[in-house]
Amino acid sequence: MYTLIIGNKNYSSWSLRPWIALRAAGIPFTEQKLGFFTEEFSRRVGAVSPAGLVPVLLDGEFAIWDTLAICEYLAERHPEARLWPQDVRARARARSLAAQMHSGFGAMRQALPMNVEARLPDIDVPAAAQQDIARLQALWRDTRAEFGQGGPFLFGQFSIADAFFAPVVSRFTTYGIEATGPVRDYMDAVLALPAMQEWIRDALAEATFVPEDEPYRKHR
Ligand SMILES: N[C@@H](CCC(=O)N[C@@H](CS)C(=O)NCC(=O)O)C(=O)O
Repeated sequence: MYTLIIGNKNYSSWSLRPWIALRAAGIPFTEQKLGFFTEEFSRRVGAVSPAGLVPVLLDGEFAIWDTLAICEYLAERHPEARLWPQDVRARARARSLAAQMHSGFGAMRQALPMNVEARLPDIDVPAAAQQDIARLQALWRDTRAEFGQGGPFLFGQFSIADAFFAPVVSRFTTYGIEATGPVRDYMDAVLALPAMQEWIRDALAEATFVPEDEPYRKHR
C-alpha cells in the first residue's frame, strides 16, 4: 500500500503532480498531509527523504522522492494505468514535456506561485514570466494538435505530462492569465477532472498557516 506525503494543498504545486496521477489512475493510496512551517514537516519528511522536500511516496517502508522519480515508479508498477502514452514517439514527447516542466519555467513559477484559493488577476507579471506563459501555451497548443486526438488531454488520454502541468493550470486560474481556443479547452479539461476537483475542494477547506514574513503571504 502506498502512502503519499504531501504539503499544503493550497500551495504545494509539486505535491499535486503525483497525487493527481495516482487519483486519475485509480491507484489506491493513503495521503499524509504535513503543514509547511511545522516541526512535524521537517521531522517526518527528514526521516524518509534526504531531500527534505515533499512529495515523498512510500511503498511500504521504501521511499521514493522527487516527482519525476515518483511518477516513473508508478508508471512502471502500474502499466495497466497507462500513465505514459503507448506510442513510442508520443511517450518520448510526453517525457520531454514533463522534464521541461520539471526543470524549467522558473520565471513563471516565481512570479505566479500556486495559491488555489486566491484570485489575483491584477498582479504585474514580469516580462520573463510572460515569455514562459507564452511558451507554455504554445507547448500545449502544439502538443494537442499533434498528439491530442482521442481525448481532451495533451496526448488524448490523461498522462503524467498532464499531471506535471496541472499546477500550472491552477496558477493560470489564480492569476487570471488569458487563455483562448485550444489552450482554454485544455485548461478546462484539466480543471474538470474529478481528481483536480477533489484537490481544489480540499485546498479550499484547508486552514493554512503562513508566517507573516513569507513571500507567499503577499499573495493572500
Ligand atoms: N524537485 C522536487 C521539488 C520538491 C519541492 O520543492 N517541494 C517543496 C514544496 S512544493 C517543499 O517541500 N518545500 C519545503 C521546504 O523547502 O522546506 C520534486 O520534484 O519533488
